[in-house]
Amino acid sequence: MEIKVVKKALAAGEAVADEIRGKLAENDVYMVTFMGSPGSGKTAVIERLLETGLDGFRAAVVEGDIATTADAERLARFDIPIVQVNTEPFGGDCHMPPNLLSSGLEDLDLSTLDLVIVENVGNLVCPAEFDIGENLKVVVLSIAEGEDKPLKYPLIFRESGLCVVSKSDLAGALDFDIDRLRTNISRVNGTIPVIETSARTETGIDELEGFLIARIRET
Ligand SMILES: Nc1nc2c(ncn2[C@@H]2O[C@H](COP(=O)(O)OP(=O)(O)OP(=O)(O)O)[C@@H](O)[C@H]2O)c(=O)[nH]1
Ligand SMILES: [Mg+2]
Repeated sequence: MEIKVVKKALAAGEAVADEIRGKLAENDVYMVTFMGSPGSGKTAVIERLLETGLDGFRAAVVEGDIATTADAERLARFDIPIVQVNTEPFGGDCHMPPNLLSSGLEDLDLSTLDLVIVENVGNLVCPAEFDIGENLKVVVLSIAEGEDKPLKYPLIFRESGLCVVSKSDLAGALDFDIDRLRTNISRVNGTIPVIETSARTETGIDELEGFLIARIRET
């Protein structure tokens, strides 16, 4: 039985993640990845975050999708570098592969940046399985997905350093039990901070900005 190829493929991914980490550190750039199900509100949260101005930190965004430049187009109104990475031409991965992210980062002048925001491919499983050299993984879970999701998809909640609960404006309509969600999150990760947000009402966006800025400053 020949399994060398699989080992090499994994090792190659880890080596690229290390290279990315090294380049970011050399340029004193912080990288945060937003992960979560398709439609959980990742792009909407990123839009609101960029609108805050991020306290003057110079940001760029790498948008990951299987196909289309739709999310990059939504961010085009911001006067910052935006790179779209599509996985479909390279096999259609359900996550941002380190080598594609590395290519995307080559289109950015890291020496002019403080922060790279990566929107990972919409998926509640695959993105959590890969180190892509980021400083912080954020899982975005919309309340429309249900209180049980941390228990059913625990890895992404274990791997993340922050959980953004999105679409809080819909809580009433969905009869959503936020305390039950918080209990379920803490059952799979007892230390993960949770921030409730709404891109509609802007609830929690300042708190999210403050959290990120504090992390960038202490790195
Ligand atoms: N009510 C409400 N709707 C929201 C909120 N945030 C996002 N939406 C809606 O949810 C849908 C999906 O939002 P996106 O920001 O595209 O979600 P996404 O996670 O980036 O989606 P993918 O990139 O396809 O994985 C859109 O129709 C948004 O308008 C919110 O805070 N409240
Ligand atoms: Mg998106």
